[in-house]
Amino acid sequence: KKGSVSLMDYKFLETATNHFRESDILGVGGFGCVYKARLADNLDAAVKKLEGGSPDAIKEFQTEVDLLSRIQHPNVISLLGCSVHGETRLLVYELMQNGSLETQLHGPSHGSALAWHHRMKIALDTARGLEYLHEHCSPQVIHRDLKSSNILLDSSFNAKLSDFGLAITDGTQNKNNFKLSGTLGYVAPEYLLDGKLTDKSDVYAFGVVLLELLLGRKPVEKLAPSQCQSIVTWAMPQLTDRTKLPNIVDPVIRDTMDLKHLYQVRKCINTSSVMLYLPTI
Ligand code: ACK
Repeated sequence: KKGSVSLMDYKFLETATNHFRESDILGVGGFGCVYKARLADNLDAAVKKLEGGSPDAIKEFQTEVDLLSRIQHPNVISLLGCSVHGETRLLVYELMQNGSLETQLHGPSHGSALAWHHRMKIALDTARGLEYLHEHCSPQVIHRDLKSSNILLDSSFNAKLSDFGLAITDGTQNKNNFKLSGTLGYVAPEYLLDGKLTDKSDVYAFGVVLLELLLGRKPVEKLAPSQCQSIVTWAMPQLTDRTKLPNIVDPVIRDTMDLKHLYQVRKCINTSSVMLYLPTI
């Protein structure tokens, strides 16, 4: 129940596990599997399950709980409960019958089926959710990973923001422990290249979502390996001056860069180069 979310709610785990079957799978996210559940009071819910998990995944779980247990808005997903039992972590959300915007637009049932009035409303709902995070939450919340797969749709296609694991609530990110987070194609250029994170980073991602709604397809396609290779080859000479490496590479890594870290640098270059593909739409 809202307001009584506890990280160590063992009792809830017993109740929750009794009410979903592993066969009732809704989908698989980066975090773990999501199952359909029926709670004791005939309330349908979605249960996200994290088994074990890296320190980063556990931190994301904690951020999600901390944040969602204290914010509430019609365009933000409701967290009904959570639990930690040994290595098993559960997050229980309201059920969003129409899944994610990504699946609606790009899934097997084809995006063209999503009516224009629904697309308009989804854009508006997303903007309202963002406005709430940016203007009405104190401290301000920056989502940091807004994308179509994190916009969920209920039975009437009302949209709600989800997945707050990467959200930031202290305004700015500490440059000393800067770690680029987000999703390729949605990351704002100034954040990608300079580590400058503001609420406008979410607004940039929102712009990409608007393009998706308009085009009915992903505005940034994955590059073929040969394209990536030529971009890396093109960009490598710029890397001979290590001080010119973008801030997205941790300063310690920048000064002691070896082959092990080259992969990280390449990943960054590929990412920033992919951004250049956006205006070609
Ligand atoms: O696109 P989908 O059908 O919607 O597949 C993904 C999958 O789980 C992994 O994230 C679905 N999902 C996530 N949260 C919920 C929810 N609260 N209600 C319904 N489906 C959800 C998402």
